[in-house]
Amino acid sequence: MVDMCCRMLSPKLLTLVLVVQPGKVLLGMKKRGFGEGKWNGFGGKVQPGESIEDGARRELQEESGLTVDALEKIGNIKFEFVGETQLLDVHIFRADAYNGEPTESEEMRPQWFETDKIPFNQMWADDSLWFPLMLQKKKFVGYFKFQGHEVILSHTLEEVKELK
Ligand code: 6U4
Repeated sequence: MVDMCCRMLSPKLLTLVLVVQPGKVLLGMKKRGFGEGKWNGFGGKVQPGESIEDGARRELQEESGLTVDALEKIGNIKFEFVGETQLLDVHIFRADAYNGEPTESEEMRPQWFETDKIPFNQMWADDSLWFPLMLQKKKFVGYFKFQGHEVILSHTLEEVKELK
């Protein structure tokens, strides 16, 4: 019981970075692990002792080869997967400038997509709901309850002025 309570109380901190250029966004095809086979932003687990933003920079560099100066905090979504006790607490960032060239890594194959041709049918189901906000630089918070990896049972999503 104790374990159950405390795993529920300490969600897993994850990052997600979208690199945006005029009219296009960089996504990566996840080659392994959680979300394998889906296009997504770059990110992963925040390590002990690391700030969330530093974790976001590190994962972006490891997975895409890009470095960024400024990362804008743009969203926070918590995900529940039915049958799993731990919530995922995903901190979403947008970068409008970057250094380097997108390079394939063991985890991700990067590719630019025009913003009117984003492959939502090969992405997490929540993405089609919040990408429009992200592309308009609107900040948002949300909660999604998933059954398996494809079906959203319920969700909330709201625009906010500031993220905590
Ligand atoms: P390793 O370190 O290989 O065990 P892995 O299990 O592959 O990690 P990781 O660290 O890549 O997972 O983190 C999962 C990534 O997927 C994070 O960037 C957050 C993102 N993510 C998880 N659920 C998502 C969802 N519903 N919608 C979305 N991104 C999601 O857009």
